Amino acid sequence: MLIKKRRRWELPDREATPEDMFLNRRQILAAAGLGGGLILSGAVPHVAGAQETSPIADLFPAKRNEAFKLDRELTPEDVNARYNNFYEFGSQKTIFPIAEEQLKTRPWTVAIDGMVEEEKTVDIDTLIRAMPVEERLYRHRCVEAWSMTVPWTGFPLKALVDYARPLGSATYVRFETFLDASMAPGQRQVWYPWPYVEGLTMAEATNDLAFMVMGAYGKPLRNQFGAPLRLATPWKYGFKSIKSIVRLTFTDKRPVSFWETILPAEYGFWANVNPEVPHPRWSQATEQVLHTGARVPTLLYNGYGPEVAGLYTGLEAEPLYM
Ligand SMILES: Nc1nc2c(c(=O)[nH]1)N[C@H]1C(S)=C(S)[C@@H](COP(=O)(O)O)O[C@H]1N2
Ligand SMILES: [Mo]
Repeated sequence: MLIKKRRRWELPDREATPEDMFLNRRQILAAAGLGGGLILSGAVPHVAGAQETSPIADLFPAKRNEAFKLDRELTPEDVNARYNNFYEFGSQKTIFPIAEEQLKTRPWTVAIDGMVEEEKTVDIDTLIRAMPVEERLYRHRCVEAWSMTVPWTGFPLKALVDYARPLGSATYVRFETFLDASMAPGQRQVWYPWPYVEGLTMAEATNDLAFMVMGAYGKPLRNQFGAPLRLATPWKYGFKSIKSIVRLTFTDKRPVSFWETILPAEYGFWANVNPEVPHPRWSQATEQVLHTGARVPTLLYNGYGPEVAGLYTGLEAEPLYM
């Protein structure tokens, strides 16, 4: 995110024929320095049976909510699983083997605190089982101008907000990722403001699109996707979709996020997708589709304007698009 250079997966525009998909996958792997036959020939190697033996395995596959449709094909799981942003495990896109091996997702608790009727800490599986689980197909637009489309399994953040019973005076929810340098080598890089933090207004958090994710591709979430619980706010740049959440704090102070702390001139609180507002160092007008390499126009609110534009009326003076 700090340095924008042309990546080798940034290929000439083309249609997504199966042949091209294969070629592009090979090139993604080459770019990742993973050209070895072992990885090329099959699925991403991961801790054997991790998905099958998960304590929430029985919740899959969840019923798909057909209200959330896509205008493009899904990103193949293998492509997605090898190309991630998860700075706790390093700043490269190829952190998946480290995350698979090092991130321990059980036992795991989520703290709910701040301006709530009663602060509590809840076991992740107890929490998930209290929620209305479903599958949704979502777009995801990274601020770095690449995009993907993912079948997430999870529950509306609104259901978790209701469960948390915030006070009427709370105006924001602040999310925090774990802090444990013994399992996250990136957190030994002390110049980053760990832990990763993000935030939403209460109006955003209770919008139907804000989704808490505990699965993808019909299985419990793989570590590199932010297991055991991450956020998906598909109308915002991807960095808002915080991974591996351990704490939700209800507050009346606007949270300052990880990236806003590092580079406040480039990354703000709102971070709504807008093709007309360039990043200070690159255009946001188009995006590269992760698995095809095709460059397509970026849409206002990543195409979710009908669902979310109303959240921002009266806020036009705010830097809504950075
Ligand atoms: N804790 C944490 N959450 C994070 C990040 C991160 O580095 N750490 N990266 C963000 C960014 S920039 C993006 S684009 C998405 C990437 O999600 P994916 O790896 O599942 O594609 O996660 C977001 N959530
Ligand atoms: Mo991102």
